[in-house]
This record gives sequence, structure tokens and C-alpha cells, in this order.
Amino acid sequence: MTDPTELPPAAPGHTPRRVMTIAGSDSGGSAGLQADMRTFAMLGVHGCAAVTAVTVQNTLGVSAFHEVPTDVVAGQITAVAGDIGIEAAKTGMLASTAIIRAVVATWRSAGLTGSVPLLVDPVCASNVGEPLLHPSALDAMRHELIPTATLITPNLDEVRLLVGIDVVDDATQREAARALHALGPQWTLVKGGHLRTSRISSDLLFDGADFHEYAASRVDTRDDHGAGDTLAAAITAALAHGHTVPEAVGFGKRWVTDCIHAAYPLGHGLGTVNGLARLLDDGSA
Ligand code: PXL
Repeated sequence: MTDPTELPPAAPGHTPRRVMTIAGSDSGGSAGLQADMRTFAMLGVHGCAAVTAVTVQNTLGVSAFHEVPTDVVAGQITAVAGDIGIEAAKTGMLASTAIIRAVVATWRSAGLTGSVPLLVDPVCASNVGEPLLHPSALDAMRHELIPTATLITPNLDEVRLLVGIDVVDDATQREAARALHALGPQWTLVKGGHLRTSRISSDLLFDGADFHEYAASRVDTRDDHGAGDTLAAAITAALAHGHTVPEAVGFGKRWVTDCIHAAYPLGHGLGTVNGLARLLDDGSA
């Protein structure tokens, strides 16, 4: 199947594939729905957004967030599903049990459960550890949202919170993939990027039977804010283009690795992955 980067942008008069992010806003523009929409635009899909929360954030951290009322979260999904149509979606920051429940119920009532690929990135905290999900919402994430997911993409901190496993090597990464799969998603991607002791960043995909491994050399940068969101958004775009989950994950891993290679400093804290890396023609991506 054609690599999404080789597809032409939407032609005049021709409706492209439609995808939705159900996520929070990062006022600093590095992560959250800003990263998702940037990635969607680069990958030739029309991005729609259901905003769940508004963070007050810069490169030094998240100082506050405001949750969008659940009927407004649900309303955004229903409005888009009933008119524009959704061919794949991803969730990011969901903040609370009430928002998770609104997303699950709306996804079902819109008739999307089981027919439209849903990637759940179980965002719990910012890259420096500020909470983006109330700890009391972990149960709803585990037992209500994750079982409806086509694919979940936890990082190692989220793995620890969700299933209590400390991933330190290949064996514990496999153990975590099995424990997460038991929660009910079709596919589980345990991202190894936070295992900083390894020179390889290795992500492990599991469907309950087979493991697929996606490895890339670790890039030595602190400017990696938005990496998880960019990976998940690239996978979602590839799913909307009709790729299988293993193909979409392989594509997303190559995509985000290029974006990390082209990362740039920003503000006074941690810089960001460069979601526009592909537009560079100087060989740096
Ligand atoms: O990268 C996870 C993430 C998702 N969504 C929002 C964020 C962050 C990290 O900071 O701010 C809104």
C-alpha cells in the first residue's frame, strides 16, 4: 500500500479522508490537539477536533487546565460524525471520568464502535509529569475506554499507572503488553521511548498472539515534547488511508523519528518535535 507521504494533498473538489482527534489544547503549540492537527494536515487527511480540555501551558510546564463540559465534548463528536463523517480517530488528554464516559457513550451512540478505528493514547501526564488525567479516572480509562480501542499506545509511565508493571527490559515490555491486552483492546503498542537506559527506542505491538517490534536509534535531544501525540496522529492518519495496524505503526514510527531528528528548541524549557520535518529539504530529517 502507498506510503501516506507519497499521497498527493487533497485535490480541489475532492473530499479527503476525515479523521478526528478527541484531545486537549496545548497553548504552547507543541503537544495535544495542535500536534495532532499539524500531523493530520501533513498527511493529507482532513482533521476534525473535539476539544476536551484547555491547558495553560508553555515549555516550562502546565500550570492549570479547564475541562470542557461533557455535553459539549459529546456534541462535537456527534456533530462531526453525523455530517462530515469520521474514518479514524484518536483520543489524547481526557482529564476526567465524566469526559471518558461521554466519549465512550457518544462513540457508541454515533454507531462508530467496532466500525471506525479508534486509537486510544492513554495520556495521564505531561512530559515532565504534571497530571493531565485525574487519578480517579484511571479505572474508567482501564475498563470503559480501553476495551473499545482498536489500538492503545501507552508510554512506560502510563503502563505503570495502568497495569502496575515497571518496564525495564524486553521481558517486562512483553509482560506489560500481555497485561494491557487483557484489558480488551484489539492491539497494544508499548512504547519504549522512555527507557532512557537503552540506545534503541523500541516499541512493541501485540494483538494477543504475535509481537511486532519497531526499533529506531535513540535521538539525543531534550526537545521531544509532542512526540507521543505526533506518533499517534500519524498512525491514525495511516489507518484512515486504509493501512493495517502493523503497517500504520511502522509508518508512524518512521514519521515521528524524522520529527524528533528535526526537533527545535522553544521558550525556556523543553523544545518540541518538528511536525513539519518533511517539508525540510536540507537532509536534516
Ligand atoms: O503529550 C501528551 C499531551 C497531550 N495533550 C496535551 C498535553 C500533553 C503534554 O503536555 O499538554 C494537551
